Amino acid sequence: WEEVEGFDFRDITYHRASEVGALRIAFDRPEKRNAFRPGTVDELSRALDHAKRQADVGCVLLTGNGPSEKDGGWAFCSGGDQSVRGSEGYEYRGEDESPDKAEAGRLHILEVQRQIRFMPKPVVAVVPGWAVGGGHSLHVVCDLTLASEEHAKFLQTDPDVGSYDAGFGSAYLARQIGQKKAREVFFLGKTYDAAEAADMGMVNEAVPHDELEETALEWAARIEGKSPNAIRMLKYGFNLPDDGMVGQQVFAGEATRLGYMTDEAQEGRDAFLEKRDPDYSEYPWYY
Ligand code: 2NE
Repeated sequence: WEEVEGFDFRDITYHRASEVGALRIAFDRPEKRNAFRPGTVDELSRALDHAKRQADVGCVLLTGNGPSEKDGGWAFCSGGDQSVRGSEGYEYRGEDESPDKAEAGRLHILEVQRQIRFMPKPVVAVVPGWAVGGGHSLHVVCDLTLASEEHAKFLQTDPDVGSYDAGFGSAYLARQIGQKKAREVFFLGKTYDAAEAADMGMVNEAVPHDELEETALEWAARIEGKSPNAIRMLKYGFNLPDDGMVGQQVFAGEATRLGYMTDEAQEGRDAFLEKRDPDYSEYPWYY
């Protein structure tokens, strides 16, 4: 792994694989079970935006660094940092430390969820330990989840702390594991290990902890070997039924982009610029 240059992140690390077109974004607050504070989310958002724009990268790995030096515990992410939650007490807001009332308390982790959802390449949650609360919802919104057999644990504490991700974190989870199970996750707040989570259908595979990152890279290499257009169209196709008109808009935008690449569409553009009628006679009405 090589550190991606041009950033000065405090709460995350951002690396590029040396031999595979993959980026690794990791929460880096292991002593807090990788809870995110507002500044963490700002950094994550910047890294995801950068990752989106890397045309030679086919896969983004989202994970959590560890173990904690304090007690050896592993975490993917334990959700919103409860000590800086709400409209006051912004411990670290990122680039601008000054308090801004209009910004305080915004749930911009939901914007990050949308960045993952609409990322034009797969995002894989690589879960080395706890995935809890808003951290659980992040793994849910990722395209694939790979988990540590020994250390990964999945738990929803949202209702314990008066929070509720009533969007992707719950409704999309129900698409993955069914309504009864998703309601159990939120209403009963049980802890599931990686094998149970895989049986439920919210984890793709559980692997031994020391094979986690290697397997994640293997997955990234597999994805990278496939057609970028095909993977992107499939991702947006999978999203479409759950994303309503926005899903259609995203999918349709991709269809337009592909259409613009054809000679047929370029004839239309050229005819306009040359102030003549377009001649589409070369282009069949495909059946
Ligand atoms: C994650 C969990 C289950 C881990 O338990 P355990 O026993 O392994 O560790 P421990 O001792 O609880 O945690 C280690 C240290 O990390 C801090 C703890 O306070 C502790 O600190 P010290 O006592 O060593 O100083 N820590 C862990 N999670 C934290 C957090 N989220 N915020 C601040 N500090 C945290 C256990 O720690 C746990 O249940 N954590 C809380 C999980 C939680 O409720 N998260 C918020 C849900 S709401 C949310 O994420 C959200 C949303 O749903 C929608 C939008 C935005 C946010």
